[in-house]
Amino acid sequence: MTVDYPPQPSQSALPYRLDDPVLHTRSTQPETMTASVAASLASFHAYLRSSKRILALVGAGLSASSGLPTFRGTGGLWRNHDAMELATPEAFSNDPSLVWQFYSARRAAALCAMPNKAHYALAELAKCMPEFLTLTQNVDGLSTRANHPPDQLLHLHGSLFSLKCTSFYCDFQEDNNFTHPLTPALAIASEVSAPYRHIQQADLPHCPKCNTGLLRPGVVWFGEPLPWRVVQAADDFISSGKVDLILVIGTSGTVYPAAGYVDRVRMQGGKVAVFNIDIDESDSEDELSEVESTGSYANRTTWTFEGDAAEWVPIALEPIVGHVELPQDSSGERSSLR
Ligand code: BJW
Ligand code: ZN
Repeated sequence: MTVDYPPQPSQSALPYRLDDPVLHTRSTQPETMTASVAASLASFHAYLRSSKRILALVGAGLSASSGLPTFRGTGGLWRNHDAMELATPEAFSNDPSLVWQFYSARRAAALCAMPNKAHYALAELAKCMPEFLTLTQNVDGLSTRANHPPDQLLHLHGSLFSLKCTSFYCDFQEDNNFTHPLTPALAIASEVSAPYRHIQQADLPHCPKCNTGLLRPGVVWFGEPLPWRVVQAADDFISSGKVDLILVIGTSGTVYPAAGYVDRVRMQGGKVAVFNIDIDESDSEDELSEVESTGSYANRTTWTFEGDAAEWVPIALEPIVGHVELPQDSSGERSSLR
């Protein structure tokens, strides 16, 4: 069976409950902004308006308010397994049944989730600004579904909807496969309440080209190289001129080489704006010491916006993209701006 793409959201089909406490996000509403947050936002807006080349590094927190769990912290458990431990080649070779069920559940959740306002705001920024590039660590496809221009979006860690043959002798690779479940046996992985059952290897997805190889998700696991063309395109963007600003959105910044792009921009003299529900002490200390030493919000090099990225990113980008609303229909394919 192929799921209509994009499908209508359906709470019952989700392997995670949308009202799970770990998915709730704190937010700072504009009307409750303190004077210092308002001053910080104003100085960010002034710098944004003057910026010509902008990079965004995004992570799981961008999709958190769309209902998709993050990797680290309390959200990063799937059936009592640490998501980070399932995202390895070793885990797949030891127990392909377990790892396929984890990815099958994530495919189902991503298909049922809808892009949020931050996905749409970034897509609009790309349309307004040819020299804006987004590096996403996310594999959920939500930026693409928010109509982010594909040539301004690099998927560092692959996609849940790509498949690759694991046979050494076979080069089969398929993108944009939205079939769910991929095999009848994997249907059970989408039912949260169903007890975990081992699936025989013969009932897992197999390669249509060589007919023997086991398929695997086309994502980048720990210890594997990032797609060469993607890394090349990111490097070309950074080396072809100074990046004025990097937006670091909903990522713990702990996984390399992705996290290294922030330092590369800083080393070029570019500035950094961090959007996170939980701002790292070192980032807020950088910001505070700059404000204290200069006595103003001008000439700073770091901004931090603490709260839900889905709320903060549209506010931060408003001077360029205008007011972002979610599309009226729930197709997840059109943004309406006024
Ligand atoms: C919100 C929010 C809301 C919540 N609003 N915010 C240098 C030093 C040390 C180690 C290394 C190094 N270079 C490479 C390594 C090894 C390794 C690595 O980095 N290890 C670290 C753990 C130290 N890197 C690799 O292995 C990479 N490959 C590589 O380097 O290859 C080299 C090579 C060359 C040649 C031949 C062979 C090899 C590959 C890394 C692949 C990472 N893969 C994963 C899984 C992808 C598939 C899948 O999705 O299942 O990618 S792991 C996981 O982490 C996933 C994510 O993309 C990635 C980053 O996580 P992210 O997005 O930051 O999520 P979280 O959960 O960590 O953070 C969420 C954040 O959001 C938090 O901060 C929250 O506060 C916030 N948040 N709600 C705003 N509403
Ligand atoms: Zn094959």
